[in-house]
Amino acid sequence: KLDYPTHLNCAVELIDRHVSEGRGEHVALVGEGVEWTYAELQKVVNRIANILVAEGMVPGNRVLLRSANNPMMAAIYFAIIKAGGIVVATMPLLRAKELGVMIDKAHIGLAITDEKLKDEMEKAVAGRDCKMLTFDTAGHFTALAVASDEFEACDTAADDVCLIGFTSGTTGVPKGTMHYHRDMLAICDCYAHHLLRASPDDRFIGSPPLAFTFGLGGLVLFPWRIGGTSILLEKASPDDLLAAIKKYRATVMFTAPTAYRAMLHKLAEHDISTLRKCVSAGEALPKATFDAWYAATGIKITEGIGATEMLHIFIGSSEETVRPGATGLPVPHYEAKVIDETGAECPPGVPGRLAVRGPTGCRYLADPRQHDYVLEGWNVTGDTYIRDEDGYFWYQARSDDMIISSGYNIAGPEVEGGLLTHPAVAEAGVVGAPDPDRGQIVKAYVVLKEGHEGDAAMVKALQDHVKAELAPYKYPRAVDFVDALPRTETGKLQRFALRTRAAE
Ligand code: 3SK
Repeated sequence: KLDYPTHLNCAVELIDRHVSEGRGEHVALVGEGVEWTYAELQKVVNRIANILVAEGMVPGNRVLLRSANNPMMAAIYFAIIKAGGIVVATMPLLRAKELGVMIDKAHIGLAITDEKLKDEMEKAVAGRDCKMLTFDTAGHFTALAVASDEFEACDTAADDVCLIGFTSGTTGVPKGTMHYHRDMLAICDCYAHHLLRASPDDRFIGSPPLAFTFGLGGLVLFPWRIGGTSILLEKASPDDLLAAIKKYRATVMFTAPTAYRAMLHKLAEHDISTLRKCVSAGEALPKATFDAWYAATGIKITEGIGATEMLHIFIGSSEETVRPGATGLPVPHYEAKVIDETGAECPPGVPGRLAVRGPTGCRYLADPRQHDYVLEGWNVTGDTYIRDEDGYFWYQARSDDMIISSGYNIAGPEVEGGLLTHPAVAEAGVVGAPDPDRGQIVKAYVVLKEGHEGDAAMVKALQDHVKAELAPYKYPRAVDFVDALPRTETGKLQRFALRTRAAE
């Protein structure tokens, strides 16, 4: 049973507790030129919290935070929370217009940005009642050195909101999802405790931005809950990540399937022997990628599906329970089911929409869509899944990514998985293209590995390959070769962009 006191401040649980319980000298946070123990981190957080209060921040204020992953960003994040504020973290690449939507929607009065990213923020706050502060990664906050390193944490309730995560909003108006202090601990005590099972000696590394809750949990909350070490990289391309694993002796990695595939081609140039656990999320992990990574490293990537709404992973696996190609089983304390259009549960083997409920999730910020996505406490996702007889959940497609061709239901990601097992294919995106006879046909956009030619012979080879791998009606009748696929900042394939292209 998850049992939290009625009053708690998660910054105290994640940072101060280690100091008060004698683990203050253990390294908490590492980044370019920075290595802070828990005791040092606590002092930096306290200094920043004092500055925020001096700047007029009061408990309950919502504070926009804009930065790439780095130790200062993490310290500011938890200073806001320690002082009773609510963090609204934004992806570094967002433009002024998108920032403005968040400022208005979340009633932001204070925005803090890394100096390097201040231009767009200046444009966003212009004309709005929103104060802007800047920090620089190396020199820290102005006034940091003179602020007191003592700060008494705000006495927040366990179910006070401390984070508003905006969904990436690639297809529509972003939704703000609200998370409590206890939620920040609950994801550690559910997924990380039961399935990840890391230890205080583990050093966590990865690519997802902290503004994406996959990154927040995997790179900061999970290590800090157990007194482990968080490694934050400003730049986390596959090359950066591989080099940083060696440099910082990382042991646990969180990243997306695309990055695993890209790293596979470069493993020979790097020593990643410290690595012992790899987690993949953000989109489904094809079996081909799991197999290739296992063959190359001996590590079984454990997959999970999460959602900004639920804060983190709610279906996943451990190395013992992993079934390549399946997302896994509901994380302890969560329930998941597959439902049809009437809301009734589908029998095993029948595809339907995935619904989930558990200790986190389901609270949108002032959004009428609450009634569309949350039904009787169940968060109804936009993902189509099949649950098998053993209770494992198998991803099919985003509900709007199902292709219906001549009456057949075809999941785009399954065809992508089939294409990816061809030795010439680096990346694949599969969508439905309108067709007068079949309604839709399966259309593949393919990025080839270096040295391969995108000609008619290759189209035929890929079609034959998919026919041999999957039921033949699923083969891509149209294949386009492209240099790159459209992806969101979090690495998710933007199938809607491919669908638009396919319809032109
Ligand atoms: O699966 C995801 O996309 C996700 C989203 C938010 C938080 C965590 C995860 C894994």
